[in-house]
Amino acid sequence: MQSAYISLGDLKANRNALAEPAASQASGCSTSGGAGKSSCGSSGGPDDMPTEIWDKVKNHPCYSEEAHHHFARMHVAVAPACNIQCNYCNRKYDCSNESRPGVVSQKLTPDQAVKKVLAVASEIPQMTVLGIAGPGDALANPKKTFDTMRQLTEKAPDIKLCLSTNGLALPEMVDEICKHNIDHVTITINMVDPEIGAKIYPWIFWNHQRVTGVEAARILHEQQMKGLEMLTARGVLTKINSVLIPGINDEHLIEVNREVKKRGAFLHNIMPLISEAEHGTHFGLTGQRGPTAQELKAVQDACMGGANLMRHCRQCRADAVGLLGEDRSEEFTLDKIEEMDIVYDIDKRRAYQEKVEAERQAQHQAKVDALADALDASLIAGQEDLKVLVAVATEGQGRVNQHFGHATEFQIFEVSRKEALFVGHRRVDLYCQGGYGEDEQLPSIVNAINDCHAVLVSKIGACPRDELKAAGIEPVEEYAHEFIEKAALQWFADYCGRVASGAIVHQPRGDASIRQGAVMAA
Ligand code: CLF
Ligand code: SF4
Repeated sequence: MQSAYISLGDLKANRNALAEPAASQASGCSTSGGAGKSSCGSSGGPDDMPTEIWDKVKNHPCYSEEAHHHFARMHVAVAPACNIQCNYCNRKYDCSNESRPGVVSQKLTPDQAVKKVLAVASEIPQMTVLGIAGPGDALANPKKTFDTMRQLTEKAPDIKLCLSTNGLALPEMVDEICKHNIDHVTITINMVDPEIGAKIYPWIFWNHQRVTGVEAARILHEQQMKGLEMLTARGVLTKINSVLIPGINDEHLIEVNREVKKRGAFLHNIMPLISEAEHGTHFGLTGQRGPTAQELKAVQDACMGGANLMRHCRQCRADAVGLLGEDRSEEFTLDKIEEMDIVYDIDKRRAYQEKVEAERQAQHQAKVDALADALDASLIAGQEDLKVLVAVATEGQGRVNQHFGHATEFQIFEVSRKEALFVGHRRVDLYCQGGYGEDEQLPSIVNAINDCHAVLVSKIGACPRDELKAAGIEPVEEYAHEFIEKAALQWFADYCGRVASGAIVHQPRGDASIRQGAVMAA
């Protein structure tokens, strides 16, 4: 079978074939010089891809890093059954590869799910995507999944439809997926070598019987590859989720990245294993650890130049509602929906989305302007190759607009003279509770962003400020309410200036830990 790779880089290269050679092929996920245009994975913009692809991703918070600052998704938990067993999953919990562990509060029928979607859409005009991501496997519950999708196509035609699957039943469902206008499909692919697969999947349910060991992994692998190729051939945008399991598939994920790229995957999302003994999973009970922040980043970085990477995944619940990283599902329980006045106002939704587009353009221009300063400053400081991480407290809109004490996660940007690149996020326990700072939370917050040189916030109290400084992390309030990339680049220029003047000496930072489990509500 001929490979049909359609990465953002290739799409751009094809469109611009007469204008310029595909420079981004060699450098992979890089910024094209001082212009500040990234042709990289989910951080691509309208200049990096054909209009029809941009239209599909521009308001999908998972497929576009930029979009995730502005647009929300919701999941409806209509798919409880699963046809395989993963060693990182316990059926009592959400699907661990797509959801943060924690029981789904309410499983829904398709009719309930549709009602919930319309209720959320009427309250949250920025909710643009409906996904079915468990708590089992969307395609192991085809009737419920497609019944929900069919109703939504009729009743909420402006909402993008998305689903997530382990891929076992995918090839047989591709026609149905296309029939329901499901434009975005995620396949969880953790291996392309069945020997490795046997360490992740104890069994699959196939042709009415349980198959185990390497044979199970071989069947799963073949179905996943076939399904991916079929979706690519039909023009469905595919994202591959891989769970990074240290010592089992960490280095192997580079090969997975290569193989899915060959078969046309649009994005590759490498996520840390969530493995806590109290979740009751095989890996949790046998002490299999998840990766550290730098281990995760190292594998992601090693995949650059391959299939484009998504790095802003929040491993959300199967009933999540809201921006990635926030959960408003409690506002939309079935009893609360019953009392709501549901008005599906498509014009209001369009108006909001137009406003966001204007904001996105302003954000992009601010980044381009700030890049020039960062470039000059790094050259003057003799720090052309310097790259540092900064943590950012934000509650959306792409701005530094959150108080340190209110953050339940920090977004992490890698800043250099070339770019401010989103590379991940770190969950933390809320510092400010009931109006007071909880000082015992500080060490864990410092651990979570310990590899960062600075943390950009809208405000910070004296106590955490001093502790961060003592840990070598610079608290920065100067860029409150600025666009994030502009703020990060301006801070970087200032940092280089201080290095150049001898006011400070640049020191490398250490590793950081990935916080497991649920965040506390703000
Ligand atoms: Fe949901 Fe997944 Fe669609 Fe997004 S989530 S089905 S693609 S709408 Fe997104 Fe959540 Fe990560 Fe999934 S952040 S777990 S990648
Ligand atoms: Fe659990 Fe999802 Fe794996 Fe099924 S595919 S066992 S629901 S993690």
